[in-house]
Parts: sequence; C-alpha cells; structure tokens
Amino acid sequence: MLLPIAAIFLVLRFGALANAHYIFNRFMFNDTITKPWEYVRNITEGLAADSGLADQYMPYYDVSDANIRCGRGGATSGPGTKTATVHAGSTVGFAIGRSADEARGEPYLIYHNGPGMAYLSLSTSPHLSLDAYDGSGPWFKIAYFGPKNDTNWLTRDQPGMNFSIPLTTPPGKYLLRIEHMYVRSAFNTTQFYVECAQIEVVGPGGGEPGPLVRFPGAYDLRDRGIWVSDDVYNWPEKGLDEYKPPGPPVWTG
Ligand SMILES: *[C@@H]1O[C@H](CO)[C@@H](O)[C@H](O)[C@H]1NC(C)=O
Ligand SMILES: *[C@@H]1O[C@H](CO)[C@@H](O)[C@H](O)[C@H]1NC(C)=O
Ligand SMILES: *[C@@H]1O[C@H](CO)[C@@H](O)[C@H](O)[C@H]1NC(C)=O
Ligand SMILES: *[C@@H]1O[C@H](CO)[C@@H](O)[C@H](O)[C@H]1NC(C)=O
Ligand SMILES: *[C@@H]1O[C@H](CO)[C@@H](O)[C@H](O)[C@H]1NC(C)=O
Ligand SMILES: [Cu+2]
Repeated sequence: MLLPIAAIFLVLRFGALANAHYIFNRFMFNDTITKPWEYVRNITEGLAADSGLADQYMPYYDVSDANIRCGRGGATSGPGTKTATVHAGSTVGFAIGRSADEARGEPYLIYHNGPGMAYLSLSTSPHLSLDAYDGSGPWFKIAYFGPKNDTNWLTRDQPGMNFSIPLTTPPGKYLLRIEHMYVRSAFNTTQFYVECAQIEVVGPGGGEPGPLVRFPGAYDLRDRGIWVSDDVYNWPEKGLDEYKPPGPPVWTG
C-alpha cells in the first residue's frame, strides 16, 4: 500500500490514481507499424470477463513464473500469430497499441520510469515450428534502453522502442521478447510489461549469440536493477547514472 502522503502526491502530480499501464502489441518492421496482435503473441490469461480486454495491458510481476517470457498466456498463443521475415541488421521495434491512458484520450506512451530491453530466443520446437515454441530455450539480449541522463530514462514518454537485429544473428525462427520495467523500491512490486513477436531472421549469420539465459531464471527479485534502493515513490528521478540493468549484457553481433 502507498502511504497516504505518497497517494496525495500522486493525485497532485498525475490528476488521478489511474493505472497508466501499456502494452507493446504492435510489431514494427520494414518501417511499418503493424496491427495489434498481428505479429505479437496475444495476452490471453488473467483477463476479467467484463474488461473489454482492457486488462491485457496490466503489468506482470512474477519473475519466477513462465509467463515472464512472453506475458500472460504468451507461451501458448503462437497459433494465429504471423511471423515477420526480418533482415539481420535492419531496424525493428514495438509500439504501444493500447494503454490505460486511452480512457483519458491521451496518446499511448511509455508512462513509467524504467529501462527497456529486447531478447531473442531461437525456436527449439520440433521441425523449428515457431507457433508451438514456448520460449523455454535460451535467450540473449540484443537491446537495452537505459538512462538518458542522471534524471531521465530514454524510454520515458516514447511511443515504443526501435532497435536493430544484430547483423550476424544466425538465421532462423525466433521469439523476440520486448520488455519495459517500471522499477520500484518496494520489494517485489516492480512491473514488467512483456510481449513477444514472432520473427524469422534472414541474413549472413556467423555470430555466436551470448551470454545465454533462461526465463524464469534470468532475473533475481533482489537485483538492484529490479528492486531499486531509493525510497521516493516515483524513483528514480536522480542517480540514474548508477543504474545497472538485470540480465546479461547486450550481444551486438
Ligand atoms: C516493405 O514496405 C513497403 C511499403 O512501405 C512494401 O511495398 C514492401 O512490400 C514491404 N516489404 C516487405 C518485405 O514487407
Ligand atoms: C519506430 O519506427 C517507426 C517506423 O519508422 C516509427 O513510426 C516510430 O515512431 C519509431 N518509434 C520510436 C519509439 O522511435
Ligand atoms: C486474444 O485473447 C483474448 C482472450 O482469450 C481473446 O478474447 C481475443 O479475441 C484474442 N485476440 C486475438 C487478436 O486473437
Ligand atoms: C512476488 O509476487 C508474486 C505475485 O506478484 C508472487 O507470486 C511471488 O511469490 C512473490 N515472490 C516473493 C519472493 O515474494
Ligand atoms: C535530462 O533529460 C531530460 C529529458 O530530455 C531533460 O529535460 C533534462 O534537462 C536533462 N538533464 C540534464 C542534466 O541534462
Ligand atoms: Cu502502469
């Protein structure tokens, strides 16, 4: 629970105790932002019957659960999701398709303070089918959006995140995991906004991606990149230059 004084601060600052959550359900490739859930696996679990699917954009919290891979239900919502053919070295990305701001008629932007990251995992399903792949294989990090300067995050108020697929990524079918973290100072309250796109990478290959991690397993709730130390509610508003993200370093190819 928030302390009353923090709650008052929030109301003053943001006008309401709204949950400004968001979801990265529009994949971007070939300079085109695609339709919601066209290339991104659907969020199918944890939905209230009367929510009009608005609660698809609710954050996820449990780093020890398999849903941390691709969001709630993302392990099994491959069938029906298209696979984008992407050239290694090209720019891809994710855009927010819905957010809690829509009720106020505001644009869909990354509202919370925290870093963004992207990971790839080669399908290990039989016959390299991607639809059936649950993301239980190894992952490597290909992008990181950290602090812009000591007081502001690169991703704050952006409509999404764009980054490149490393040029020497081995060709194949991959889950591409996007993640934005709202880092919090109360233990086990950091919010994870996670989705996965389905892509087939084409290109020269030749790289050896790593370090490799698994989800769950890659993150520790006690990591100071997740459980941040400052006790100001909307941390961090300063000291960001000291921030170290969880997970492995970025593989650049
Ligand atoms: C890329 O986008 C252009 C239009 O911007 C389209 O004509 C072309 O077919 C697209 N290519 C692929 C591979 O999707
Ligand atoms: C990502 O690229 C697309 C296509 O070029 C662009 O429309 C979008 O604004 C970019 N997003 C960000 C966050 O820069
Ligand atoms: C996503 O999943 C929800 C819940 O199962 C379902 O109601 C909705 O139709 C699905 N959307 C798409 C695009 O598949
Ligand atoms: C963290 O919170 C999640 C629920 O969001 C819970 O399932 C999990 O057991 C908690 N973990 C710890 C170590 O407290
Ligand atoms: C940090 O970035 C923000 C947002 O662009 C900017 O308003 C602010 O002046 C910057 N602060 C410093 C110390 O450069
Ligand atoms: Cu939120």
